Amino acid sequence: MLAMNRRAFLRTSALTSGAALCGRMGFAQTAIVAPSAAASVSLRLKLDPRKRGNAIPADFTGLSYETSQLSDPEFFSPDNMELVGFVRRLGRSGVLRVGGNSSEYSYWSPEAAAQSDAATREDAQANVLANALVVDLKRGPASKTKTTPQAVRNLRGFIDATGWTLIYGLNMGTESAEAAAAEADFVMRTMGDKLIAFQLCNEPDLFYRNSLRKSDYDFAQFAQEWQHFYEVIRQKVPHAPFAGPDTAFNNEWLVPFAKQFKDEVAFLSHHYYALGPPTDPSMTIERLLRPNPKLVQEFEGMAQTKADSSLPFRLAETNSCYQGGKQGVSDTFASALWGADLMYQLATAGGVGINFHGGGYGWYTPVAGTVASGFTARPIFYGMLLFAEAGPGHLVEAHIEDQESAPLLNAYGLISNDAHSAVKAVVFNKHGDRGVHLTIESGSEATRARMLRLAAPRLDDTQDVTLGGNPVGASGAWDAAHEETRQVHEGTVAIELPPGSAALVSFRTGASSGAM
Ligand code: BDP
Repeated sequence: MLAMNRRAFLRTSALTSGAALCGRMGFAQTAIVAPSAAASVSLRLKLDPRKRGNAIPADFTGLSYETSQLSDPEFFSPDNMELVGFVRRLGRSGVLRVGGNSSEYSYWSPEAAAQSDAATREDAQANVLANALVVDLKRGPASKTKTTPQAVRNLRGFIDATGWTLIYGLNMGTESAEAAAAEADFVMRTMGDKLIAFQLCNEPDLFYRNSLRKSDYDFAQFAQEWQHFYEVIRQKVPHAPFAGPDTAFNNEWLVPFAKQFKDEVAFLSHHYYALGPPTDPSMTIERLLRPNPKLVQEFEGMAQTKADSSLPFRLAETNSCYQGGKQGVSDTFASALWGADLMYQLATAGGVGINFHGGGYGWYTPVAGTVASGFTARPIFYGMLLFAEAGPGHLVEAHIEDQESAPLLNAYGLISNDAHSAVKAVVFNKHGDRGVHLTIESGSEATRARMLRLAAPRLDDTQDVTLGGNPVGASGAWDAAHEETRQVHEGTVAIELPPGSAALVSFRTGASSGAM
């Protein structure tokens, strides 16, 4: 009952603010309307599997958590089978990144710390994002946390149980290089080759304004500090792998970093938040689903760094709206369409991976919950699940003809790495006010197609998201309930994409029996 009331409230408030904005700011808004009331347009998508684009590596997907999460060794632990289940559901391999603002307020504590009682731990974990935000909001020092050897050992167990690898954030903001080296030493010995990189700090391009450094802190000062930490850590841990600069937004730091440290890092890392701050009324679902000039800039920085350094680029922290997300936007079905589409946009632009930030009950977290209360999948998790179901492979050319009638329809073509070399189309209808009748030319000899739909009753729905007709259950359990199978004629299939929905269409050749 409570949940229903909250949902009804969310819908009403999202509608009200959207309508108000439409009038006041004159945006070309995508209205959030019920699918039945919507018009439909017809479009044609052409795939050309012979024209291959970038690879989507098997570990493209990822999650990002605050370092403060490590203050509870039972969170990232092989015993936390529930969370292990959710993570595994997102991919047999993937990357967990531990960092964020709280990495500058977390301290290596080699002596096993006294266990806090369960209630205190629960409280701290539920507030983990809120604590991290304190840095941004300049409300004073963020709460400090300890990382113990037990937490790191449990993290190793968690990583092994998931099959994923790890990016580990050290504290350059408020710690000495020697302290970071001591922590790095233990982490490296414990994690072995499961550790793909240390990050020395979080968003150093914001240090100048979040009281970690003076207001004149610039790239030159940062580069000097980075170099010093790198040398001290490498002296103690000769094979320690690194990534950086883990910048918030500033390509003016990313690009020179790539030039200067291309031999020191295994890959480049950068962050992206589509919206923010959440208090700004113009941060809406409509805005989230429109193309974002910030992202274009991000991709320009990435292209520049690739040209300068040939290093892979990972979006090591991202989500829909900074400062913990926005209720009614970050926790809605729209975030699932946004998130999955972002994964493909990034792969198209040449990125090698992504980490969606979350933890606790933050609005944007893919998995919500705590050890004591249990975990659930939030809408954005379903977007990541669609990506997982499409699987790794190579992007192939995908062209939508005469797209003017549905500019927010995005489509990607994929050829999988598996024995079938299946051609797939992943399509996102980010319009809330129009359905799309889509004819897909697969460019293959396919005779059948299987379709998985990502859907919810409305874009602002927070509860009723499904993939393949089913929700994600306990511990990430999921199976498609409806696998729509379609006959394909001359390599072509027609599908209906309701307003605010996505679909994965997998093409297959041969007889209609057998797995697809
Ligand atoms: C990022 C920080 C992360 C925050 C997030 C946010 O790295 O720690 O939680 O912003 O504001 O910039 O939501």
